[in-house]
Amino acid sequence: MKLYIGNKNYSSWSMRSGVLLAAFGIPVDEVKLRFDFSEGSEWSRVISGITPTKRVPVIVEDDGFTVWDTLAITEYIADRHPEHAIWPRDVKARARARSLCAEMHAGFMRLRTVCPMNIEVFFPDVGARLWAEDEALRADVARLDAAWSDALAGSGGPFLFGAFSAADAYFAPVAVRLSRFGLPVSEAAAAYRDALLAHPAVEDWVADALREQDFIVEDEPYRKSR
Ligand SMILES: N[C@@H](CCC(=O)N[C@@H](CS)C(=O)NCC(=O)O)C(=O)O
Repeated sequence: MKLYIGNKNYSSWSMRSGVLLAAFGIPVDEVKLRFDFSEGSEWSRVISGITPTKRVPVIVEDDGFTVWDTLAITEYIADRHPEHAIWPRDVKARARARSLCAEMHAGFMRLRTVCPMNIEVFFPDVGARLWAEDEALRADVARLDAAWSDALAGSGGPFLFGAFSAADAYFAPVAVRLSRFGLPVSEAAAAYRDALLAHPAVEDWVADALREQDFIVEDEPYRKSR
């Protein structure tokens, strides 16, 4: 099985699937396609051959069967690996985990827009300015904090539903954004953010991202070069 991903430094959706597979020790060959949206680039050639959405992540099985979109990939991994608690085993916890993933998938638009994932850079000044000026960003972070705090209070942590699950893989890129932009959160949310960043699957992803040393202008609203 192959997992097509984008630049590890920037691709938050790739990170969700990559971290999920790594966290459960599910073997996969990662195929990285550098974000290069110019005509004739490797990205343009390869991505249109494997998914109609032209987005990563995408799973390509050895027989050519493909699965795209992080939610579908998560469900596919869970179906293929019932031996792992990809979703929490308890039916209500599982439903809540799916609600949170769906909310992440469709929401938190302001946070995603103004604080794009860029693992290798800390932007505390940008974060402080945004925090002071941007009410929609503060609302997104408040909702995130409430969602995390509620799940953690129910499970006792250290992850949202106790043991690491798909919901935690879904929020790993958010932990990176909070830390890189220095956005303030409650004590409970900060402890969870740090637990996520310290998870070996997240640490490995971050280490790979730091080795990339690339610069994709479309993903760099706050830098002119590296
Ligand atoms: N809903 C999709 C979103 C995927 C997505 O937007 N991926 C970005 C990278 S993080 C991408 O491929 N961007 C390329 C483009 O916009 O052309 C998913 O969950 O997989």
